[in-house]
Amino acid sequence: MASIEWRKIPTVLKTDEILDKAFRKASKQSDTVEDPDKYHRVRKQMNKMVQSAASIIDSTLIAYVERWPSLNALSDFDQALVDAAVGSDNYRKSLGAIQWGAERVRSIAGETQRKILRLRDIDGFHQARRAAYGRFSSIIDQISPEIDWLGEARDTLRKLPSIDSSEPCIVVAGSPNVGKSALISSLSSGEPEIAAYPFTTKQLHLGHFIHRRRKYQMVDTPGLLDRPMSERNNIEMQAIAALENIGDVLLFLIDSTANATTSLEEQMNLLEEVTGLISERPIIIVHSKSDLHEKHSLEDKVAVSSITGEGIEELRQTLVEMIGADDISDPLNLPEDWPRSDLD
Ligand SMILES: Nc1nc2c(ncn2[C@@H]2O[C@H](COP(=O)(O)OP(=O)(O)O)[C@@H](O)[C@H]2O)c(=O)[nH]1
Ligand SMILES: [Mg+2]
Repeated sequence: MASIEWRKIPTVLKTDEILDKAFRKASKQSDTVEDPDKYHRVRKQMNKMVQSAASIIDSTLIAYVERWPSLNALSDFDQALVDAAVGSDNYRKSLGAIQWGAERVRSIAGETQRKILRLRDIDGFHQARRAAYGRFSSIIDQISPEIDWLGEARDTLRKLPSIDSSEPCIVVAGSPNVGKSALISSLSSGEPEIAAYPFTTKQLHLGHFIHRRRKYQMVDTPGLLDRPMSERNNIEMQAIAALENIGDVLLFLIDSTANATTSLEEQMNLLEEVTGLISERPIIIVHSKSDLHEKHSLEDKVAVSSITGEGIEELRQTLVEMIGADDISDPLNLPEDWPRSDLD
């Protein structure tokens, strides 16, 4: 599933802006009506105003419903992020109310058209137009909390990390200051993107590198997989569970230098907890800051330095092999016991 480009969600107009735009354009449209007979001209003009205003309101509202992703179409990770960020129920409810508003406006326009056809006097045409405008305004008023909600939700959602669940992803965990962000930068082609999880003030880095035309994404987990799970609230646990859906590999980074912010014992406890949580994924344990270690002290370990670049290319190779995304399987060479539909 491709990622949602949260940054591309369109702006949401304020409710009075929606009405202004619709009424302004509708007046212009009615100016184009030509008919030498006043009675027929006004009838056409009033109908044109109502139909044009309705169609602008309708298309503005429907564009929101369509440009905002349907929750069911999102990856589990994105669904969990939306839920944590703005609440899935509010999300569904708001889009539902906006859809309802669009439908109401369309049906009022239809009723008004039929009414204008039945009317026989110029005053009646004007009144029918005014009545329709009044009803449009009140529909928009009714859904204005939902429209405002959508505008605010957009600002939160725009900051979410966009992860493409059809491409490999490496989740980088470890205690604060072990060097997670620095490692992601070292492995990345280009500057990592900065994003935010909705439930921590910490920024996260989203990096990637390309290997044989595949995009290997790396995502940081500050505030999530960096301290004991007993300190977690529900939303954070939900996001942690979601990480399992995107990660092909969990990279657990350990700072075993003497000056590490978190004691080695606590880092090991965290490793155990994280391993328990993300049990389905292969884990690679990597020691950071090898430049600060005595030579040979990390001999049998995977060790890297984001400062000198030591071990970085070897680690990249190991990650690619662990993920095995570019293993090509020969379809003619399936295992003996492979189920074959043509033999059923
Ligand atoms: N000497 C050395 N310092 C590092 C290395 N990687 C990170 N650091 C330093 O460790 C501190 C924390 O790094 P950071 O990447 O922000 O850690 P994070 O909290 O796990 O993301 C920073 O001051 C980095 O400059 C490394 O490989 N060698
Ligand atoms: Mg960091």
